[in-house]
Amino acid sequence: METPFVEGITLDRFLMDTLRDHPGASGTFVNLMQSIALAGKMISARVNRAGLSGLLGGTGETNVQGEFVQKLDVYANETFKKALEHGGHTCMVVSEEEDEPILTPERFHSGKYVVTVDPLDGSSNIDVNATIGTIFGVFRRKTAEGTKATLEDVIRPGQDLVAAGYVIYGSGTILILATEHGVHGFSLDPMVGEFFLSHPHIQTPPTSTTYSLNEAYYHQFPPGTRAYVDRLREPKRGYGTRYIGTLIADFHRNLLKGGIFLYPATAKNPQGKLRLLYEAFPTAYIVERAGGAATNGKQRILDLVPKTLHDRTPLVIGGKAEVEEATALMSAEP
Ligand code: P6P
Repeated sequence: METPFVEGITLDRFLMDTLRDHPGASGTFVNLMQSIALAGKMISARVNRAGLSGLLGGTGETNVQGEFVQKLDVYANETFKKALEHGGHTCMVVSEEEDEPILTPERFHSGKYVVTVDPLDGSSNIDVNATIGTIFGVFRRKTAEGTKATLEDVIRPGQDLVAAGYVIYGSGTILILATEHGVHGFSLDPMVGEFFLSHPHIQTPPTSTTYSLNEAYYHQFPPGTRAYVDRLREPKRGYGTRYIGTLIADFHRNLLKGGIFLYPATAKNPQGKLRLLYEAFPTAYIVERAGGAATNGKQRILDLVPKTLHDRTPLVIGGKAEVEEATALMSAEP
């Protein structure tokens, strides 16, 4: 897909142009996105210098997920929280790295947005210089502005998201933002410290010849999932596999080039491994606005409601036709 570089449109200018389309808007969302972009630039700078600044490796701690916490996980989490806590736009942050929601200081309880974040997805790839990323979702609060935000503001259907996106730290740093106005990508020019519009109006191909899956778990998959993978392996389908092991890197490639990503239920993770609130919801919101689809193998991801902040879910996400074919087989399984 040709992505014509759009000369000189910065993220700020893009957001201000969008704001002008909403005369009644307060500009708070623009401020929120500027704070997220700042956090993305700071994390990008640290990721790119991690090997030179002693930020590789683990902290020796484990997080609420029971996963080993990497030094860059802590940096990314702290950076994102600081960027959001004092902007006046956010009343609560839910992070993969935090057991409980983070409430912004009382003077910011007027903040109208709740932000969910996986501060650094793909931590296991940090030390080997593979692509990693920050994933975020944005809800408009349900509780009254000026009051303390509660779980009611975030234990809700993914359909309630008003925006979602990610910052991917690979050969370059790209911020993807999805709103009601579509999905757009902005590439960071580190020379000037600005994100420039580089991927306008992203639409994901409905079919492809790529699937992303950890095939080592094939024998742990339920029968319907195995039946779908068997179909993909048929020579006449012409599929190849691409699997980086960082959700947002596999998702980004498939979003642009086409492809289906599956992290199904396994014997080891019967509810799936990926987190519903801050991994599946944002990627499902993005892919649907790019013309794709996302299910848990049975139901549309955005129709689901988490029971707890850190619920896990199976995830099937990508081109519409491919997700429909996979879901038809997977939903037939018990
Ligand atoms: P596996 C990274 O640790 C992660 O949470 C996702 O980003 C990625 O898609 C998945 O786990 C990889 O899991 O079991 O294939 O190593």
